[in-house]
Amino acid sequence: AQDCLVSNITVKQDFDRMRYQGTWYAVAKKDPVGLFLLDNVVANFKVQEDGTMTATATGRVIILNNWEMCANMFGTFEDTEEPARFKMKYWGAAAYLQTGYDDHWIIDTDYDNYAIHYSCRELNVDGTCLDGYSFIFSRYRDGLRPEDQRIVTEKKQEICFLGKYRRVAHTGFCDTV
Ligand code: AZE
Repeated sequence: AQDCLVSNITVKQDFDRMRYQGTWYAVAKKDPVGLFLLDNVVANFKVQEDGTMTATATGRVIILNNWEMCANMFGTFEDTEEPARFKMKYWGAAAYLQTGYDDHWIIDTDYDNYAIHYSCRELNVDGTCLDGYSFIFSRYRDGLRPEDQRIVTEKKQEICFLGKYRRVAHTGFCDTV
């Protein structure tokens, strides 16, 4: 959506949650307002026996008075009419972590290499996104293949987050999971 209206953002057609399962390494992220996962972000998606998609995620966070830790997070996904648009209910393994209820859209993925996630938390009155976040995921922790980078850049532009991403380092900080 070059007009940047959230309602015009398109998502992956015929999204296949079965093929989306397994481990995804965040290689880049666009932050929302407030506390967020800093780096070493790894998500693992699973489809339960009843068809519900769930996920676990870990990442380095700094909470309270500069307390650095790995946040172990859980998410359950509510379906909508469109297979790639979910509502995600999420919470932390520990009570002092964050809970929330966010949009969770899969903008694009080839299931085997890259995925582009998008979530807008708050709209401006004109329908553009006031506060949102996004992850670029790779199946490989060292990053995306050059051929996927082109697609990802195009999609970053379509969701109007181009230039707002930071690389997500994987230093092994949360590897004892
Ligand atoms: C996401 C995809 C997989 C499941 C989950 C995800 C999001 C997690 C957060 C966590 C924030 C934690 C904070 C703790 C202090 C999108 C990676 C749950 C947004 C800020």
